[in-house]
Amino acid sequence: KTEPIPQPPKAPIVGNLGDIDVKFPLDSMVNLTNKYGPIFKLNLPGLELVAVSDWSMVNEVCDDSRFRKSIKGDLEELRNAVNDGLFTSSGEDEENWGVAHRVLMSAFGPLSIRNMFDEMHEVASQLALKWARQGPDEPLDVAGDMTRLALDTVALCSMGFRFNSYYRQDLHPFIVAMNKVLDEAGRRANRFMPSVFHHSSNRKFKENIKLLRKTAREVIDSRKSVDGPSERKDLLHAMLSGVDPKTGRKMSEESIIDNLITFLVAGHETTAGTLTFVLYNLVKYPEICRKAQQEVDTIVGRGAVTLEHVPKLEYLSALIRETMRLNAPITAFAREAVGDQIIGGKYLVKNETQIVCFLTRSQSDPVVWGPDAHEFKPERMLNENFERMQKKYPHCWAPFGTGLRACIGRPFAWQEMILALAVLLQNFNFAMHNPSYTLQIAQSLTIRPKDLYVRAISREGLT
Ligand code: MNH
Repeated sequence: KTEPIPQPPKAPIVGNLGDIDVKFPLDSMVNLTNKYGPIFKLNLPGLELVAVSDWSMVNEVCDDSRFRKSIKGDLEELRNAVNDGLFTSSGEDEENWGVAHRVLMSAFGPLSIRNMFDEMHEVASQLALKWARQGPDEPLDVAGDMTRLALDTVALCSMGFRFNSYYRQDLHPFIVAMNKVLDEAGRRANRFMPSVFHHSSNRKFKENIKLLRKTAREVIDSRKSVDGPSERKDLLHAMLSGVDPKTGRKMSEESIIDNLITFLVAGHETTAGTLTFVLYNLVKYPEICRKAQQEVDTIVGRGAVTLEHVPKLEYLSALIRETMRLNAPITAFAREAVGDQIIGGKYLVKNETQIVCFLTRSQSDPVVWGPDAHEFKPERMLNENFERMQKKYPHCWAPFGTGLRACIGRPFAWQEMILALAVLLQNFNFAMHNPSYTLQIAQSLTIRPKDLYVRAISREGLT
């Protein structure tokens, strides 16, 4: 016996479009969840979706044997730029996904990530240097400087390309084009009128995509011309030389371009957003900041942060995990039913219906985290507690997605974030620039704090 899925009243033609604020969907999702409960349905132009937001249903929808990743919506629009690259591929039914996945799994594995440490350290030091030079009174644009960190790091480590974002006032043309493509992909997905009515934005969309692909192609060409053999053992090297053990195939040049751009897209806003939320939490909770700093002082001391320190900085890991629990930068991921499925014991979801897993809610489900689920408590994320929770409540913490289509860049991002935080905590004390700041959130594909400005007060000479 099934029950109908709750749904807000539909308007003629546009359905539930009016229920989603396209500039800030997070807010709409929170309101709809408050009003309609842990499962509701929306009819949007060209897309029917079901949203689930308690732990038990999210856990169910993570089951790869009954559900799979869905790319309907923004991701489908992004395919105009990066086709069947890893992030935007429909999955195993596209051969390029399997080839790229298998070729890249080891290149994103712990061993090769460790080889990227020095380059990650170089970029993190540039950030620390910039903040030290600004002095203790200057309002620092955390989101902006974290974006510079993440972009420079992923471009340098994946393909040896330097954006040098800390050395220029304006953004690199590639970054400008990428941001425009991302914005436009989001707008296209939420547009009521078909794209043929938007000639000029279509033209610009295409031009920007062309610039992205041309730049990526130039990076590949220049690598090939010096490859003899190149010393760099980065992701680009893995893609150019790797052979898929299953099919014996190598990645095509088009697929390499798709994935180079994908790494920049998938690897910068997410990492930057997380670090910006962490900084917010550090200034908001001085006691937690002090503990984090104490850990860095004990384990790293005054010398340079090294690779060996990273796994020992357990409190920093807990801090990042707890930040991602309450403010997952990707607030939701989309799945779809493989065949008709019944979820929550009573709701029928038809074959291929999109099911959005709303992490902002599912990761603070009191059933899992208790009555203080909404409070920021890094202790609950210390390794032992974290592992116990994940075993007891699978997918209760899933900011990197799930299963076969989970984030391939997780170890990369983790090392980068721990390192950056260690360097910053070692060198600075932090304070809010405007003490009455209250958290506001900006949203595009991801979320991050809006207008967060902090002051960084040097603790002692830079190391
Ligand atoms: Mn990442 C997939 C979150 C950093 C490259 N990433 C995903 C997904 C989430 C995610 C969620 C699954 C999306 C979905 O189901 O539709 N990623 C993050 C977060 C961070 C992050 C929160 C940082 C913090 N990601 C990175 C970095 C890179 C990267 C860094 C690359 C250098 N991510 C990817 C790729 C995929 C992905 C590639 C797609 C993997 C696949 O489907 O095969």
